[in-house]
Amino acid sequence: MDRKTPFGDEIRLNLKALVSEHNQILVLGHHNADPDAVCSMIAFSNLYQELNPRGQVVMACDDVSRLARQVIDSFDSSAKILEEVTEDYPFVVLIDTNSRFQLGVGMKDVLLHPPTTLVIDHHEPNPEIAFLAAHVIADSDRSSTCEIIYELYEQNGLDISEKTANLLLTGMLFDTRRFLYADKRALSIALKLLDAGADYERCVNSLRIQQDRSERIARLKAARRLEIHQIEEWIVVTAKVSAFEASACRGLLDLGADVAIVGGQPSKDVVRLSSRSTHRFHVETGINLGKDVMEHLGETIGGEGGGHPNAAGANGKRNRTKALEQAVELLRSAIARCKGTEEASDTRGS
Ligand SMILES: [Mn+2]
Repeated sequence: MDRKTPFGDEIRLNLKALVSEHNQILVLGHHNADPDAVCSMIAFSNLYQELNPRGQVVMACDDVSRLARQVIDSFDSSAKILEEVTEDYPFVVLIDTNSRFQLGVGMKDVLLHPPTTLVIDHHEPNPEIAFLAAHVIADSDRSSTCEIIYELYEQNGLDISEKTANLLLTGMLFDTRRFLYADKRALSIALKLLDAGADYERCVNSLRIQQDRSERIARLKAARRLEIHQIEEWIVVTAKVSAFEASACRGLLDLGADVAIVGGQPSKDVVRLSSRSTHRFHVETGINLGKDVMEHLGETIGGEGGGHPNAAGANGKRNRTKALEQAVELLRSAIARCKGTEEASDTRGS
């Protein structure tokens, strides 16, 4: 057999026997459920209903992401996903997650009995899975849970409806980043979903989020007002907008900047700084925008700053222009420092 299935071959083939014992099941996704999670949840619920027509299924998760909500509205607006579970269910299925923690705080009171819990997932194996579920269908070589659900349909000899095909293909598109991370198996499943009636263009479009008009205008204004600072090989840009400073930063990176720092001032006494850098900038310079830049600017603007290496910000009350200038100077000296260490180690090496 060329298919690698670390867990669950038996369960895949005996799924009907397993789920038919229970006339009521709860299908859970992880918190802030993404399109792969919700599409898998809905498709699995339909599969259960085919295997056990008398059965009742309830879907729930802590919350559904904005994008996943848009996908549901595109393909199955009648699907109900609860954000709270108040009763116990004789059988529980965890989808696109293998950890209790990932279910989120809203689901913390859901009772899980391993003998009546099934996990269907493609994340890295959880070593404590046995304490969670006695039934596991998992394969971390898969780029999405939707692929695993597709195979469950196939292995149980069930036809896929057009709606389910659209959902599964959309979940795959999302988790593979539009097939950037996909193997032969994933692509062949995608073809079979198209044969089953999935509409590729509709699936792709269901994942597009159109920014609000005001956000797009802020991004365009940031581009019109930007200052370019060429520091060694790096392109650092700064700009001012009234709002949407984080989105403006992302837009400026898309245009070609290595680092973008944008100062927002939504009202007279509020200053918000946002910054983003490319992955390459962080890897090659070691500069952390949170620690090396924003933490220092907090004081200048009368507030506080911090964040991640590639994405950081600061909130305060004043000195927006001064803070942007200071940000560039901080970057200039940090880049010089890293160049210095590079040269020192080059000399040592030779
Ligand atoms: Mn997933």
